Amino acid sequence: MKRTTLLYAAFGVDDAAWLGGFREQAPDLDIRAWPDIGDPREIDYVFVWKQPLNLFDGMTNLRAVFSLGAGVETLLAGGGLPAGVPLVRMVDPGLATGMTEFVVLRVLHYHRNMHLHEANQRDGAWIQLRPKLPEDRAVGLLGLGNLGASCARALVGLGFDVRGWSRTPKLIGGVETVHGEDQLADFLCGTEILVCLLPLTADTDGLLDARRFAQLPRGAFFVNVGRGRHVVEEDLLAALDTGHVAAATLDVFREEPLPRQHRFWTHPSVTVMPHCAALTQPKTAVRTVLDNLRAHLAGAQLRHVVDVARGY
Ligand code: NDP
Ligand code: OXD
Repeated sequence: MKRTTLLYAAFGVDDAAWLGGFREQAPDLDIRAWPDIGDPREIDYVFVWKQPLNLFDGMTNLRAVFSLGAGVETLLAGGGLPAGVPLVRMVDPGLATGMTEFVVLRVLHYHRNMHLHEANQRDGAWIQLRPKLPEDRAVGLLGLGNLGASCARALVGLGFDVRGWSRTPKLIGGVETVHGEDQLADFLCGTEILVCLLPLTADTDGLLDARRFAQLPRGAFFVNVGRGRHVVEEDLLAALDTGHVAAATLDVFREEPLPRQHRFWTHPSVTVMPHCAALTQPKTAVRTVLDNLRAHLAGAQLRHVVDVARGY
């Protein structure tokens, strides 16, 4: 009898950890690695990241595609994904932990005035700054999904005044939640530290423009860990230049790697990070994928299937 076949087709990642992990944890599966796929009709499942366009050619019996990443806009946009084959995005505890650490780190950085203390040290200036109490600091999360909700819970645990914005209503203990475009302006008006954790979709592309930055209170901070295309970069730079946005931490960009001549690199109020807020961790994620795959083989519904029409 034919064994279930999983094709590994992830690019630009640590193959030893990922492919080695799959082979070690699933010796019962026929695990193939691109480009040695054999007969494409034999492929049941594919694990992908940054795949070549023709990857799925001839895979007429494909049962599901697993993405190494949480954001699937590239796969949906032009990945040649066969119609009707479920696409599963990455929902994994290791990823959520990494993102929560990063968001807490940057929120605390701004909340505790570290950007000012670092500048004062450069000037040799000894200046004590009393931070606000966390309960008096409004942190607003755009996106309350797997990652946004995890960050929200951690920030609530630290005592912050946490708000969140999503597409549909959400209930998260200690978080003031709003939803829909109608509520976005009010949400931004009350947000001192804005964190973007949205997926990139037709509705969220270019969402953060001059109008939206102007709705933040003067001196607000911005942390973008969603996607670069959520931001109109020139509008953010203008808001930073006037000080309306006091400082920004940017982990994602319209073009990655960020071109060497881009103004973000040298802007005094910008911290540039190389898209590493949360890197999917093979140690936990291989198990997550295999658990989902095995349950599917046993007849269960796949978990975390992307709604293609919605775009996330
Ligand atoms: P989820 O799909 O779990 O959550 C997405 C959230 O965004 C949901 O709360 C959803 O609302 C909300 N949302 C989507 N569209 C809209 C809209 N039009 N208006 C308002 N809210 C909207 O995603 P994850 O939390 O797993 O991941 C979020 C994103 O984080 C990824 O798509 C990726 O772009 C980014 N990411 C970045 C990484 C990095 O290292 N920088 C690493 C991993 C992910 P609702 O709940 O109502 O559906
Ligand atoms: C992801 C990412 O979407 O790494 O997982 O950005």
